[in-house]
Amino acid sequence: MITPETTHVLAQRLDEAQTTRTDIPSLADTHEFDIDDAYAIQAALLARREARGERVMGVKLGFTSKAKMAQMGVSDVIVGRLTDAMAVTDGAEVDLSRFIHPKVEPEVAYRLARDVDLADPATDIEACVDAVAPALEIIDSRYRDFRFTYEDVVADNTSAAGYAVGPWRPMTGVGDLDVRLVSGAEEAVGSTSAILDDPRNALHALLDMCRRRGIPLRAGQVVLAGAATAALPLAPGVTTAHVAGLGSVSVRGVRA
Ligand code: 0L1
Ligand code: MG
Repeated sequence: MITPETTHVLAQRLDEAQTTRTDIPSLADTHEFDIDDAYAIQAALLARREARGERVMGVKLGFTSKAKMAQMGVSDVIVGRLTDAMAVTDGAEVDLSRFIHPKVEPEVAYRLARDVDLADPATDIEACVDAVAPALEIIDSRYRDFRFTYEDVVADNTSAAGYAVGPWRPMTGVGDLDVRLVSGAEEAVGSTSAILDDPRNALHALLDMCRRRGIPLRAGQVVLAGAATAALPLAPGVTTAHVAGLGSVSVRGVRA
């Protein structure tokens, strides 16, 4: 276990990497820390953002595909926080110079209609959700070449950097819907079933992780359930995710 002082030093290192758009080597190269330490670093990183006036808008899950879990040698999802500074309006421009080496993922977003009671073992998280939407997540690891350990990526707020949500529709099942992501000349196709077999399962995994990590889930927050395809580089120009039956969401990458 690392000390509170080291926790803050490592959070500062990640924070400065993000604010200066300068990648850094893996924290694990110089420090031994476990997954509990990693979530503590993430919390310290979030506290720095909040001290600058950012507001938490929701949460995101990562490692929700079997392929990614196997690649990282883990069986748990990871949770990160979304802030208002990361939000991009559907169809709006996003300045690519905000990022180090951004990638984009097509996702499913859920909206929480009420606070989720983490202490109540009978909590039905699906009943706390009132709407679902297609979404794009921009990930931008602060680590050089996206090379990180499991603990590193948790400390780095699971690479969270941006997100856009398409039109909301009333909560419905989205178990196995075709997904198409186009960014510049590249395309990825997949299915929402890549998200833990069914994105609803992501809600249950989220509840479990939030209980274990003490991460609150509040009314109005957005939940990004995980990627339906491999990430693509976020290209200049229009990037669109289309989820069959749910609709589309896009952003336009520009260099300001
Ligand atoms: O699924 C995700 O949102 C990605 C989590 C972090 C892993 C990565 O940066 O590739
Ligand atoms: Mg993601």
